[in-house]
Amino acid sequence: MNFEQLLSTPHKRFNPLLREWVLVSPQRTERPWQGKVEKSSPASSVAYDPDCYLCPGNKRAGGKQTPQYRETHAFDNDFPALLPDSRSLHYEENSLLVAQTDRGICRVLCFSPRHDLTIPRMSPHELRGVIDAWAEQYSSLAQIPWVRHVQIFENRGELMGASNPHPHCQIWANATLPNLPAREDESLRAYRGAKHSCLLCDYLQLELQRNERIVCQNDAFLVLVPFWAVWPFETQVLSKRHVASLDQLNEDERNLLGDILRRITVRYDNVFETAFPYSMGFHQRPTDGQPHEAWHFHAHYFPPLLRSATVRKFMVGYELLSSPQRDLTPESAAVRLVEAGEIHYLDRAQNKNQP
Ligand code: H2U
Ligand code: ZN
Repeated sequence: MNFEQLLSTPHKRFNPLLREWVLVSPQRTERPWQGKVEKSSPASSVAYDPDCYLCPGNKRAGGKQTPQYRETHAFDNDFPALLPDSRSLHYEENSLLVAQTDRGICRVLCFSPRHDLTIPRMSPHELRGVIDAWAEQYSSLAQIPWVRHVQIFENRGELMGASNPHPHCQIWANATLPNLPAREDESLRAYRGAKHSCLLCDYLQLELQRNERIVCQNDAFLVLVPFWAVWPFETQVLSKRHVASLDQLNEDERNLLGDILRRITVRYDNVFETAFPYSMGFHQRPTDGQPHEAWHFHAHYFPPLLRSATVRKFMVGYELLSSPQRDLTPESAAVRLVEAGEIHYLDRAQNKNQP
């Protein structure tokens, strides 16, 4: 069977990073929708909000003071999910009740002192500041002997559980490899062992050849809707060079990472002319001191919106019980993202108003 035939029939696609399947049902995209309609959260329009915990000079929820920062600002989360000094405990009964302690450090990184400045609307200089701060956080946390993994992630929008519109991300570093990075680690190493090459380098070449799911690219990064995407407009950002982590990016690549993150998030905002909610994060080599040559630096974007600024995908029913599923094909999602363009819709409106 050829690929075009697959596109009009229900089929499963394999995710080689997680080694699991996703069910794709292209024939379902036309079904009527009478479900819940949610209001989209309006983008914040004030540069300074006196009630925001993260704006410069304000008091945080825990009582500490946010300094008058000018570029980025990192601080230890006042309500951390992990603690650095937990005792090492292991619990096991019948190999059925198994638990252990995990040490960790949780931080918050503000991208800008400006309350209303999101990644898609930042200047190259501002973006570079954020990337340098990420690289700095990754490297300094990696140097702590017991830290074996550093997860940088951004929840954007109320829909994804972001607690505050002020542009920020979280960083959780911990002593063990979490579930999904551990699965990617196994897949990357198994592929390298079997084929003597990198799973994501090979995948990137294949996508460049086929040119069916590519959204945008520059000299150092490619954004695509993965063949095995689960979320409607899910994308992956892949470095073109085989590097394993942020600290291995050179000067040009750091600038180009800022460029590509701005461009994909502009496209996202343009799809439904809204501040597009998502969870995104980087996957990088574990920080246990090993070289991890099989690792290939990448970012995942998981946005929930499906057909408008108010209708989202939920992971329910079959997905909770059996397998992830999608209606919109990754190929159609890539076309929508390509068509969305790279001039932010708010800037377009401004240009129109100018004489
Ligand atoms: P999210 O928007 O992704 O929830 O991230 C915000 C984090 O900021 C959240 O983990 C922390 C919350 O614990 N926070 C503080 O540490 N201090 C505050 O004053 C407010 C929020
Ligand atoms: Zn703020």
